[in-house]
Amino acid sequence: MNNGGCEQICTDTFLSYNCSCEDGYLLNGDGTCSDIDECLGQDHGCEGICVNTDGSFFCNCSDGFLLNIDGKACTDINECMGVDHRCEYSCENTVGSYTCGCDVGFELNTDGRTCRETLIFTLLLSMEGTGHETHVVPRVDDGISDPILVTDGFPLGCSRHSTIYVGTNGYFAFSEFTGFTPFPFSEGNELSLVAPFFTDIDISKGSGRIVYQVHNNFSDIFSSQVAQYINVAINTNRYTNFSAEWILIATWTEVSPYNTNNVKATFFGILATDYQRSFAVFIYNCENGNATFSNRATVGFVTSDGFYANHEASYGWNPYPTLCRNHPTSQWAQIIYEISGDDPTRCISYTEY
Ligand SMILES: [Ca+2]
Ligand SMILES: [Ca+2]
Ligand SMILES: [Ca+2]
Repeated sequence: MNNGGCEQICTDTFLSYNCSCEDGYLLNGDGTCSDIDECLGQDHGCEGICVNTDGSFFCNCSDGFLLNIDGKACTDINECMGVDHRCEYSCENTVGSYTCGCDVGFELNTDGRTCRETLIFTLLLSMEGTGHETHVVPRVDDGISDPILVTDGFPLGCSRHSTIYVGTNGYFAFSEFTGFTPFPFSEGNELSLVAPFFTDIDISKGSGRIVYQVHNNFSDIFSSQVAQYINVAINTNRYTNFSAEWILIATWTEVSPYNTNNVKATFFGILATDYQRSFAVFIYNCENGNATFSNRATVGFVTSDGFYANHEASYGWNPYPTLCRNHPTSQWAQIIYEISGDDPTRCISYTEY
């Protein structure tokens, strides 16, 4: 090394010379200079992040903060003042970030930005808290609940049924049907079934839970919310208001197909009637890997007097992606059918959340 053996600065003295280094470097014993890592010390003055460089350093800030003009301090960015927060309803600034909010009766989707109706979902998930007796469907394969009696008769197709069963295999039955092989619904079936997800489910192996409640006090908040929920769908397609007077709600929670226990699906079925008209609401949890519940399932309803509907996802393999496809950012898919009366089309709504 020339320069008197100094890496950076060589200063002549009376009889000798000195090596020294530029600012930001430390002199080594052999005349070389090493960068000082200012960030290891206490004096860099960075409020946020200190970044060491060769011969110097600079300050930076974490996401959500802006570096002040002094190059050291960090100031929270108020994301809500800009247009990039993408909150569907409201935006609240926080230190280092922000949160989106929703209107009353709505809650955030998992994307943290868009909102979905809370309406009945919250209640569905906490049925035990609604003050109604919760019945558990016995943990046997291909089982059914105890008979659920409808004193004034539940309208289905052109008939009235006084007994309904909740089947473990994903349907409401109007007889002691325990079938496990789904089939396409069509005219000429002798059975009556309303099927949120008719497939061979097995809850006898310890996984899954199926419970149901009957609500027949139409002044309770749950019943009025279910009716309101149905009315939102009806009124986009039909003309009259619906007021539920009897509601059966069943939840198939984390159920697995027969011979499988690593795949789970969660879905709900609601039967609601004012004793004149009746509706079926199916709701699917589109999270938790449901898309891998690939067994065939029939989704829809069939009556012994010739009415039926097969959802598009019905009877194909892997129905969940079809059930869930229209709400990529939302947890819930929903289907509503009118299952009484003489309208040949029957499927009154295909609203999805
Ligand atoms: Ca440095
Ligand atoms: Ca902020
Ligand atoms: Ca089964």
